[in-house]
Amino acid sequence: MNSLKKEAISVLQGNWKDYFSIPCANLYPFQWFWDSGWIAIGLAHFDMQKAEQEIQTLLNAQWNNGFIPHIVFHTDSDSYFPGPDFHRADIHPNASPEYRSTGMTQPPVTGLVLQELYRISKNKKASLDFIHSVIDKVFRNHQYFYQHRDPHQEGLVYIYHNWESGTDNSPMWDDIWATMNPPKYEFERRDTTHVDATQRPSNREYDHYLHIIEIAKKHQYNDAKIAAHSPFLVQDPLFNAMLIKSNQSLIELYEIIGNNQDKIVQLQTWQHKAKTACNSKLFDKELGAYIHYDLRNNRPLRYLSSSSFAPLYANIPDANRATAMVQVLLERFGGEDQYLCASFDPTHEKFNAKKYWRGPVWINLNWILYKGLSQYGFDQIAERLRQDTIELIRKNGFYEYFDSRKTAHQQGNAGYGGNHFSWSAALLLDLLEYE
Ligand code: 2M8
Repeated sequence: MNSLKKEAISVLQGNWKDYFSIPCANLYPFQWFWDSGWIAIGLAHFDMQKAEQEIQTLLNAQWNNGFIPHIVFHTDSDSYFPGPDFHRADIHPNASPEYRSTGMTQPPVTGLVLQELYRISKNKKASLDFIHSVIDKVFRNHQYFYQHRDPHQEGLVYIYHNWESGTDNSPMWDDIWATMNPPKYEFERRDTTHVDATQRPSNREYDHYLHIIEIAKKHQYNDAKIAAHSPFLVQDPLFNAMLIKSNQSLIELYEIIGNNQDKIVQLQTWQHKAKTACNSKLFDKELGAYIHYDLRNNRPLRYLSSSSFAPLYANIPDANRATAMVQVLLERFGGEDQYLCASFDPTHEKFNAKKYWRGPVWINLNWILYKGLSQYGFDQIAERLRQDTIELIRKNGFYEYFDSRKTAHQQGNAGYGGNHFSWSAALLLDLLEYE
């Protein structure tokens, strides 16, 4: 077996905790929503039972209004801040009585992950039985989004916290921080005891993160009140693309299962409206890709990031638009000195090659872009993305994120954040299959 593959498997085995996986020891000691999805795809390549258990555990923590939280605190750990005592999601009337969690969510990848498990499976019948047993929970999660996160019934759902985006301190959030003036909170950061502080958000940025949670808590995490009062309310192209891709996956899986015509029709209705809205509201003609929209302050956030190209994976642009997007991707992100794909526009003054979501390459976004580009037949650039991903990991190890500048890799290690990071290992396992 390829030695990189062996190492990837051992990273995932090391992060497996009996019935779920942690993203990375110490830095992230609990179960995260979208991490679990990516991890399940990796697990499926060598242990389908664990892959299914990962998803089952996540869905067990679903609230009875369909909401799935972004962190499930299965164990006590003092190596992470903020923990359950800060989040206090239990003040929401629908919170799970059994699992402690946050009161925010993350990009809804579960639908697309179920379809990936089915694709990878060597025992389609057994996989279909599993999918059949959980698919309605995922449907209810989508129902939650369209009922509670789309106040103007546009077909686009909002996020109310940067931690919901998954791309936590992307420079575009700076425009929102400029509209806020949160108090200075007294708290003890734990992340910077595990990782160099220059690779993580600042304390002042954390004040903003905590302040939004305080506001949501003041309203018992009530969606309508959050929509009315949260200073952070954003329609995110990555988040919506994951929901749209997952809608499509649910449609195709329900078709295989049969007898679910009503749900298929509902999903198709959401799908049509969502794709149309994405194309009309979130596409920036001048920049040539999809951007975020600040719903609180009614303005587009006109920045290019790797999220700008995620709609390719959900088949949102038509072929002409997709071709033009690839040109933009190559011009802005694809210079000879760059590994694909920086998380933020490398030609922009706010680009930071080392800091968390402000520039470095992330393996999950590369996987999303690889799949999207392949679907449209852009095989050459898709293959470059795949090779870049493999090379970054081969050179540095299974880091959380990587410097996109090729020169940085000539001077030693240029992998940053946590090491032995689960989704880097999981998605590499999948990418290796396309050789
Ligand atoms: C990072 O986010 C957490 C908060 O959710 C943190 O910084 O403490 C992000 O990269 C997020 O996308 C990811 O799910 C999480 C765990 O890997 O870490």
